[in-house]
Amino acid sequence: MKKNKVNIHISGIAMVMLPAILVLMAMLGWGFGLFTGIEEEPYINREENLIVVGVSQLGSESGWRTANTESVQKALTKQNGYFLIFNNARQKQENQIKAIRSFISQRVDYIVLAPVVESGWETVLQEAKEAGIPVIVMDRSVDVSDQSLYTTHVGSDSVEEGKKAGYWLEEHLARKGLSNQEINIVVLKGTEGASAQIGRTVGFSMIAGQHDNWNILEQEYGDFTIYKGKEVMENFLQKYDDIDVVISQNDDMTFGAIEAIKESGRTVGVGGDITIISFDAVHDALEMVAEGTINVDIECNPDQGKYISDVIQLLESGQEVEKRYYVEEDVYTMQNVTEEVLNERIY
Ligand code: GZL
Repeated sequence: MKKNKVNIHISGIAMVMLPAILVLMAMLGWGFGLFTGIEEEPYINREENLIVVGVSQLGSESGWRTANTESVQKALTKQNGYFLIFNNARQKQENQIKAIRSFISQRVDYIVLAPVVESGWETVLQEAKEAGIPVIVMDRSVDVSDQSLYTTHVGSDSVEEGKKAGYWLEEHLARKGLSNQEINIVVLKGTEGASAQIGRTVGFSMIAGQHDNWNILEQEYGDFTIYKGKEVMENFLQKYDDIDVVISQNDDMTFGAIEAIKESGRTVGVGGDITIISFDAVHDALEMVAEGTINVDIECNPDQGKYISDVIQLLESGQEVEKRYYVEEDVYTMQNVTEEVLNERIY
C-alpha cells in the first residue's frame, strides 16, 4: 500500500510540475525543435521587403561546421537585406527534409541546403522546384540525376582535395628518398555517405593506386568528430604497429588521432614516427602545422556565406549563375603557415 502511496505522491508532483515544465520548454522553443529538429516557424513581416532565406545546416559536428554557420549568419543579416530562417539538423537527413518542407510552407524566397549526405534528395527538391523556390546547395553536394533540382552549388572540390593529399605525400617521400619504400597508411574517413568523405577518399585513392608500395592498411569512418577520430585511431594502433602515415579527412578527427598516437607512446609530424595529413586547415590545426605536429593540412574553406549572398544578389537581379562556385583553397605546411596567415584565420 505504502508503495502505491509513494507512486501516487510522485505522480501527483509530476501532474503539478509537468504543465510548468512544458510552458518553460515552449517559451524556450526547445520542446518543438528538440523533438522534431525543426525550430518553431518565425513570423515573417513581408512589409519589410527582406529576402527570406531558409538555411538547412547539417549539424555542428566540427570547428569547420561552426565556422561555416557563422559565415552564413554574418552574410545573411537584416542589414544586408535578408530575413534568415536557420535550422540545425543535428546530422539527420530527415530533419533537413522537414526543414525544407517547412521553408516551402513559409514561402521563403530561397533555400540553402548543406546536405549531410549526397543521396535521398530528389523528392523534397522536386517539391521546392514545384513551389518555384530556388535551392542553393552549400558545402557538400547532392547526387541527383535531374540537375535542374538545384540552382547552383557553392563549395569545394573534394576529389581534388583528396588528390592534393596524394600529391603532397609523393613529394614528401621523394624529398626523404623513400619513394620506393613500403609505406603503411591508415585513413580516418568522415561521415559515411557525405560527398566530402567520398570525394576525399576517391581523390587520395586515385594517387595511391599509382604506387604499389603504398599499402592502405585500413580505412574507417570517424564521422568528422574528435571523439570518433580518437576511437578509430586507438583501434588502428592496437591492430598495426607499423603505421607510417595517417590520412585524416578533417582536423577534428586529426586532433583525436594525435591524442591517441601520443598516448600510445609514438610521435607524430615532422621528424616523428607517424606522418599526419589532415584536411580543413582550421586555425588550431594550422598552429599544429606551424609547430610541426601536423605535416600538411589541405584547406577546405568554410567561409561560404558571402558566396551565397553574391549568388542570391545575381538571381535577384535576373542574372544567370554558374552551376558550381568553388571557394578558394590552399595547402598548408610549415613553410607557408606564417604569423600573418594565423592572425588572418577567422576560423
Ligand atoms: C567539407 C565539410 C566537412 C569538413 C568537416 O566540405 O563538409 O564537414 O571537412 C565538416 O570538418 O564536419
